Amino acid sequence: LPLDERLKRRIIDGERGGLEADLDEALAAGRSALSIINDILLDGMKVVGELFGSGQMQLPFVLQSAEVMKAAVAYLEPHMEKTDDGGKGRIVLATVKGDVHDIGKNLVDIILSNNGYEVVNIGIKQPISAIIEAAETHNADVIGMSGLLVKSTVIMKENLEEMNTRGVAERWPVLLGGAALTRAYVEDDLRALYTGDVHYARDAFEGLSLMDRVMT
Ligand code: B1M
Repeated sequence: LPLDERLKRRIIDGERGGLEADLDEALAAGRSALSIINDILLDGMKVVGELFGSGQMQLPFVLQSAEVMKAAVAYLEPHMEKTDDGGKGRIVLATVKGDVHDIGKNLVDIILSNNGYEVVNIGIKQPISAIIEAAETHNADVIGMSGLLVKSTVIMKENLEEMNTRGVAERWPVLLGGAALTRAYVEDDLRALYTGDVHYARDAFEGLSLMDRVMT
């Protein structure tokens, strides 16, 4: 198989052996770490999602694919271009209550960290009280929430309502992302109820450009 196809298959098959050698080969061929992630590996994860969604792949295998994806991203991270030092602003990042999906959130962390932001990544299954507490403690400029389940889109709505109730909405612009969200849901429905700023990021790069916009 050609290298791109081989790497993609590794994600789909959850095959970790020889992963580093293939990644090295892609880097040596002049591919950037980000292009390997975006153009090859994420394509593989997409197939995994389709196979799982259609009942052709069982959960333990999805987990294996996720592990290979994470290992690949960790291996590639040192090869990413880093601009500056975290002085552009601070964001608290979490996957919302009841949701364990963190590959996307961690990609957002890497992209923001490598582009001048300080990221306080508090992990998965975080209730809004913990997110607000971390934002207080770390004096965050922005709160970022990720969630992939349809259920998580409802949790995000409840979280924004809770922030309104606590009177902290004006303090923190919120960045939302994750596969089950739509731009319309965030920009029409959620924006109508949240008294602060709320933005939808389709991917980590839109997350970065939104951070740049919010912080200027
Ligand atoms: Co799950 N899972 N999963 N899963 N899983 C999905 C989300 C699903 C769509 C699969 C499917 O059915 N086709 C489906 C949800 C269906 C729904 O809600 N209607 C699903 C399900 C059902 C489940 C379980 C309920 C299965 C079960 O137990 N029966 C269970 C949930 C457990 C829970 O959360 N309570 C579950 C578990 C798992 C694993 C643990 C096996 C594993 C996660 C491992 C991990 O993350 N550590 C897993 C995986 C891997 C997936 C799929 C296949 C891939 C997700 C992924 O990592 N994508 C997924 C299928 C899919 O998404 N279509 C699926 C790659 C990642 C880079 O994309 O996270 O979308 P994503 O991030 C993108 C953008 O969304 C954006 O940037 C990233 C790209 O640059 N982004 C942000 C994300 N967050 C952002 C935040 C931002 C900005 C941008 O700012 C704050």
